Amino acid sequence: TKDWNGIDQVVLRNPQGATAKVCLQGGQVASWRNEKGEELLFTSSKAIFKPPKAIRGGIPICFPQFGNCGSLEQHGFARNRLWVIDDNPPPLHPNDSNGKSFVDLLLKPSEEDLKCWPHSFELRLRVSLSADGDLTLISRVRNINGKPFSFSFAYHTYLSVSDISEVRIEGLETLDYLDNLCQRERFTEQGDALTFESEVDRVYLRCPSVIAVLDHERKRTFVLKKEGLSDVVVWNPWEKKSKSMVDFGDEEYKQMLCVDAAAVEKPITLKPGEEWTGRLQLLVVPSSFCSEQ
Ligand code: TA6
Repeated sequence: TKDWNGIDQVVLRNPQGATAKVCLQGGQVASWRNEKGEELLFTSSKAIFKPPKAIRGGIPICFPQFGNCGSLEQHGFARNRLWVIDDNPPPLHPNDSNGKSFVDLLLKPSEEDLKCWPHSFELRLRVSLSADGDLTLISRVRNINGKPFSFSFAYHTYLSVSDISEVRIEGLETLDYLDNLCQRERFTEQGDALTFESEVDRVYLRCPSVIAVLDHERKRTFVLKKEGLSDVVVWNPWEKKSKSMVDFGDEEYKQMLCVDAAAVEKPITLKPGEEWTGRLQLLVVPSSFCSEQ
């Protein structure tokens, strides 16, 4: 089912009682809970709910720019705009609707946006919750009728973890990455799973379509399946940077990890009439860990 939680949020619910909450502000997924009511996404206890600024947590949409590499505000303007419900979305594949609870949102450029980014686009986002509780986000950017334009994109996904020092990521081994902590210099990841002992802010390049984030303590693995998004951004601010963010608790870096399916290294270019689709499916699977010893 889909019902309203105030005028600005849509609640998706599946028959088992799993839920997802989607804000019209920013087109941002604010919550994703499993059938036991456990929250799977991180939101800071100090998050500032003050439109248009994005809430610190959930899944903000970074478009048409990622980070501050460009002339726009950090991560572009999409996450700071009010989206609308798209009540006549162009058809998607039946698999993207059958048996799912979903909502379609639409963002079009305002006059202000066209001043700073003069491209006629439509950004449609479908958020769906499957009968198994998987969360799927499908974004479609269309060049309506203007000149060709290029953009970057990321699903800025704040995963909730029990203890960052007990988390590892599988699927990024041996890949090249740009390190935001070293002027985006390019390095190569070594051969085993990624673990966390300090601040990490990297864009892994040309990643496989499936990435696993293992939370040892909760015996839970997040699985990210992506299409149309070649890169994966991994970010944990750690202690020092946490203290510098007003909308983030000093110790909260221990309970979160951003793993963003993204298109950053090679921006996407659309000619008039062309459309791009970026898809992210998030699943949680119980992971029976063999003991580390
Ligand atoms: O996730 C990568 C990153 O660009 C980090 O450098 C950090 O700035 C993070 O995004 C958060 O950005 P925000 O604008 O949401 O504070």
